[in-house]
Amino acid sequence: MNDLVLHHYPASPFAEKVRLMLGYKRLSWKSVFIPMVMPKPDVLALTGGYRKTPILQVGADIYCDTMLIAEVLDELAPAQPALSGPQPDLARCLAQWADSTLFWAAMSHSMQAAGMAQLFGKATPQAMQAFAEDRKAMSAGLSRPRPADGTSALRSYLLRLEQMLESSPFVLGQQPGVADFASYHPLWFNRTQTPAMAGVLQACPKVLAWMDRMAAIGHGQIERYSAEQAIDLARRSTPRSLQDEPFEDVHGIALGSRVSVAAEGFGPEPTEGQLLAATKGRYILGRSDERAGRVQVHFPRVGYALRALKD
Ligand SMILES: N[C@@H](CCC(=O)N[C@@H](CS)C(=O)NCC(=O)O)C(=O)O
Repeated sequence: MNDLVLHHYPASPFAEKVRLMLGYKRLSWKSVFIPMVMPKPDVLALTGGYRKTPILQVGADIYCDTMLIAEVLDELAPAQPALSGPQPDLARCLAQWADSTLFWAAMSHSMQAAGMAQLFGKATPQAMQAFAEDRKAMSAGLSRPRPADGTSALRSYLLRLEQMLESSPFVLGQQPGVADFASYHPLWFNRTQTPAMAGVLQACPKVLAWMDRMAAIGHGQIERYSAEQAIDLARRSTPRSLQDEPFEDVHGIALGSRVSVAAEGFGPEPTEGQLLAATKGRYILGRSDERAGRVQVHFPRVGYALRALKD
């Protein structure tokens, strides 16, 4: 298998989702640490605009969004699948709820003053200010619960998870799947990054025991890698062949068109490029970068807006 390179930072909950999937599959991977806030020139050399965390790089192919990364990991390493458990469609729907509704409730609850103080530890007031401004700009199109509403919702969601974990060790059965990885990461953030705000978990012993089982999965074999090495790898690699990807046109945008793809909601910075493929589940854009050379940037359809650009 080609080298897997994860671009991430330790405190990122969505990155923890992928780190655990890599661990579940017992994979070896290269770890590139990226900044928490803009500017991120090395990330943008690969993605062309998308700046969220994490991204997965396989040679000159760049995969954005953790649901797409879950698919790619299942394709590359089919043992211990994340996406094909007993109820795969229900698992995806639950994961989508967890990655959005549960995630924002947990963030609103966790990032109150005591949590922020722990998250930022000895960071300077300027660094905290830069973080607040960066996230405010990313959230322009998003409606987030206020802290007390986030706490109220989180308590209800935890009780629902507690019920789901009543009769099985994982959310949908005997093995962890994408519903577990997605439900876990916002709670991981609460418990490990903002422990002052983690009292809310105490009402749910089954959730706590499940979190211990999830944490025990680990992260696989990690090797540190620099951003320069990753960009060099992209430049030396040939993007994967797309010949077998069937075209599904929903937008009336022909293959070969200049397009942009942007996340709906949080972090809408677009990637621009040439539409190389639009399959049932993905868009693949081709772009050339001064440093990374010819790369292909992959996005899922769900959660992303495709637009034609005028030449
Ligand atoms: N839908 C995206 C969400 C990713 C996301 O929102 N990640 C957060 C970090 S956990 C982020 O990008 N924050 C801003 C940043 O890292 O620049 C996914 O599944 O990958």
